[in-house]
Amino acid sequence: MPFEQAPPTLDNQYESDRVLRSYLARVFPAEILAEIEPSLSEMGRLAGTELYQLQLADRLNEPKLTQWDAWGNRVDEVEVTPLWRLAERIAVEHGVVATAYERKHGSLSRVHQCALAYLFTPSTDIYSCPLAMTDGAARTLLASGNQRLIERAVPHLITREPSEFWTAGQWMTELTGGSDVGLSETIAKEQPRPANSDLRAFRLYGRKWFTSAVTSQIALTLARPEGNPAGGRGLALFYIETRDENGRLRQIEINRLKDKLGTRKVPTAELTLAGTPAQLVMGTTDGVRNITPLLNITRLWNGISAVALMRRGLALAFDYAKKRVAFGAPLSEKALHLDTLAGLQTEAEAAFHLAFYVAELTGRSEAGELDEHEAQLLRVLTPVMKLTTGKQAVSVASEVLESFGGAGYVEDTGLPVLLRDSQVLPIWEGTTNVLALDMLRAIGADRTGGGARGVTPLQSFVTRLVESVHDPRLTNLSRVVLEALNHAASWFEETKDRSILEAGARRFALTLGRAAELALLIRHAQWSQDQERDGRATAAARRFARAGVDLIVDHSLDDVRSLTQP
Ligand code: MFK
Repeated sequence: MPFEQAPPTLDNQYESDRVLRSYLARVFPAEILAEIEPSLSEMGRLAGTELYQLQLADRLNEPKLTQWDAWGNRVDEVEVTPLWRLAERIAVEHGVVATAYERKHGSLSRVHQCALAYLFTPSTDIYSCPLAMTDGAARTLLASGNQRLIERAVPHLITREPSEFWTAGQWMTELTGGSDVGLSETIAKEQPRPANSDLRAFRLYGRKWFTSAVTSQIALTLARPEGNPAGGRGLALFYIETRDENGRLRQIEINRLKDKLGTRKVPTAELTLAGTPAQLVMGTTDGVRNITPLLNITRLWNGISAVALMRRGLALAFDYAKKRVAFGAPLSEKALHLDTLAGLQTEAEAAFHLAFYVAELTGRSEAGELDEHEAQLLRVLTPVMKLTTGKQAVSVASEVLESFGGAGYVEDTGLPVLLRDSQVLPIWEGTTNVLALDMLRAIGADRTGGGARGVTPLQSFVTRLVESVHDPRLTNLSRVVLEALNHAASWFEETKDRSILEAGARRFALTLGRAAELALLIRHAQWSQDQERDGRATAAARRFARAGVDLIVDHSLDDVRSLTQP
């Protein structure tokens, strides 16, 4: 018999996910879990079977832009891939956005929705991108109090009826202002108010440099009303309906689709707004502040996607390890291979608990259940979670590819895309450094906030979390968390020089992120021991604690400067 290598395969991605199922069993009352489990199991089945097979078959398809028709008319049509078309229908029918807004189970509906998104994401070629923006737009419009726009758009964004569904774009990035959105140059020109309308009408002129999922029916975008000052405060938040009643783009030209490293199925475009009709969402200023509900929702999706992609890579790697024989035995019997995978599982498991904890807090915030301290905790943990899990996803994906040897580097295995798609996670929705600075803003690094600022809310939260732990192996690990946070708190309090604070902000933020991950893992490990007689979360917590939590170290600014000179 000639040698045949069996490829990795997937089973029902819900049924076989120990971490997800154990977490849901802790967080949901048993009767609610029994009610939602069929939806999760069905999504897990789709993700492990049909959608995954389609994804492999659809590997080479990419979105296509047709700018001109045969008769010389500008059409700017974008055709998305077959899997994307199917993914939209599945997402809508399964309520991958809607579940969070139907609130059938109160604040826990946000967790249910994130669990659906987590299962859906790895088999649908980043269709989670338009879904994240759609979710964020619904949240932003609801927060705006603009009843006219809420009634007009939100029912479409959160429907379960595919023919009614709209996706939303988030058009922020410009050539001048990628991260520094306040530099945006798009101008909003007010138009004469139409007869018998009390609505102020604007037209937008400018160039949007990265607009994800350009096929959306609506977009939220930023533009500067004429006469407004520079900076983020001078921008206003606008609502656009991208097409007219004949399906033609409304004074929007698609200049080109971006040629990206990954997320290649996402039709990210460069646009010119050439007088696009737009409506104010809430006031003529403070656009950056007003769009932040959208940013915080897409950052949550980013974290959920990060843990979802880690889980996918590991599911494939575990399966392959049983099938691949080398040096006389399957890889799953090789100590070094297993040790490597165990390290990756540990990172993924820790990241999972932080991403889903932010989902819990987000759900409680939306249900109006957070007190001031918890609201502050959510504000700090959202960027911390996004930046920590984004970094973990890239490093886990890279190792997952390596665990396949050369096969991990070959495109038609469907593996390299895991690394390419993961690489976007620390970049879009705020890079690691921008989010580290956002975290500094959130904890009051300008020292003007007063109240429960600094690391205190996180310290109190973690202290409460680990109080319930009684296994001595876990109480020892709790000390690692508390020591890391104490160090972070004293570093923050003592570092008065803004340049030193900024230079260390990434290490500081990652320390908070890893400490929060370990604390959440410890809390879950104790529960899992007590309720499930399962020691695997404990093993993950022990390994994670040894992998490094406290990353804070000061480097001399002179060294930093000299090392970055050519
Ligand atoms: C599958 C995964 C899902 C992802 C799919 C999405 C695909 C979409 C792709 C994209 O569109 S990526 C583009 C995303 N762009 C960014 O994320 C921008 C990154 N830059 C930042 O986040 C900067 O921190 C920021 C633009 C917000 C800084 O701008 P400014 O003008 O310097 O803001 P400023 O003055 O610091 O803050 C303005 C107000 O907003 C302040 O409040 P006040 O007016 O009350 O003082 C801030 O406190 C508040 N603020 C800022 N960030 C906030 C926030 N509030 C709550 N949450 C936040 N995150």
